[in-house]
Amino acid sequence: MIYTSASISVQYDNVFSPFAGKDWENGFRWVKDSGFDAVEIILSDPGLLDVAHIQHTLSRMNMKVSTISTGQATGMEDIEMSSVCEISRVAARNRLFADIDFSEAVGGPNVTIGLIRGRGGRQEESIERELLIRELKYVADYAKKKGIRLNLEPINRYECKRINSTQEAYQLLKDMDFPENVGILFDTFHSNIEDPDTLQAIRDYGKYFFHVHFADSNRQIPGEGHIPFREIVKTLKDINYEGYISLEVLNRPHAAHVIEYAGKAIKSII
Ligand code: LER
Ligand code: MN
Repeated sequence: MIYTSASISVQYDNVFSPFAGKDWENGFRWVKDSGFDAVEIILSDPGLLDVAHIQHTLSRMNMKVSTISTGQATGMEDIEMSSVCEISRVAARNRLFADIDFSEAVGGPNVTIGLIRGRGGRQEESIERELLIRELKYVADYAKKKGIRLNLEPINRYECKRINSTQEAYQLLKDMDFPENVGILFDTFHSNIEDPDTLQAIRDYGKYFFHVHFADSNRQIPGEGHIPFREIVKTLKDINYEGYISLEVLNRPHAAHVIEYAGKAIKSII
């Protein structure tokens, strides 16, 4: 079964959230009213959040959480899983432990490892890779004890230097002997830049997909760029993908546009 969700930041304003961070309750209401099955929560530091309030709001709205998106923290603080600086690595590890605890408090959605793994390129690839694998094992073990799964997100070359393509994410999982609670977050925007063939990437590696982000080639609502979403949805169904397709788009031309059209666009293609 494929479910849908959309991103809302519950902490700081974020380019992928059409509501201000402090206006997250209205964001959750919009997600529900637009017909999405769940909300993808963007956060930075769960230690600064009123978790009980978020839990209460989710249960009052009868709303599920699809994923915890963790990358916001890296833009503000020096926390990177693959940093050669131990302080930065330990900070990333502890932050992800807190993200996993937060996930546990809101029903156990997957926790994403995207930019928090580090932008890379400050040391040799083999050194950064070894550090990342070591940290990913600590975090995956911690998550596994709580029955929580991790999404490793390939991110395009303009945002980070390592693990850009779906094949590279697959290779990392393979090098780790495929930990059972770590899978791939397949984002159509990144795939369109990095994968030789997006549909073939789904066929080749879809078995490992734990989560999917939908954004068009210009990172707008599906249908506003040139990514073939109907074929992508068909291919995901053909490989029996089970999980969420989550909208992650920029507020272009403005947030009101996303608020009005996002739900309709997703319904028309899934
Ligand atoms: C996050 O899911 C993502 O796709 C990154 O590009 C964030 O910058
Ligand atoms: Mn993404």
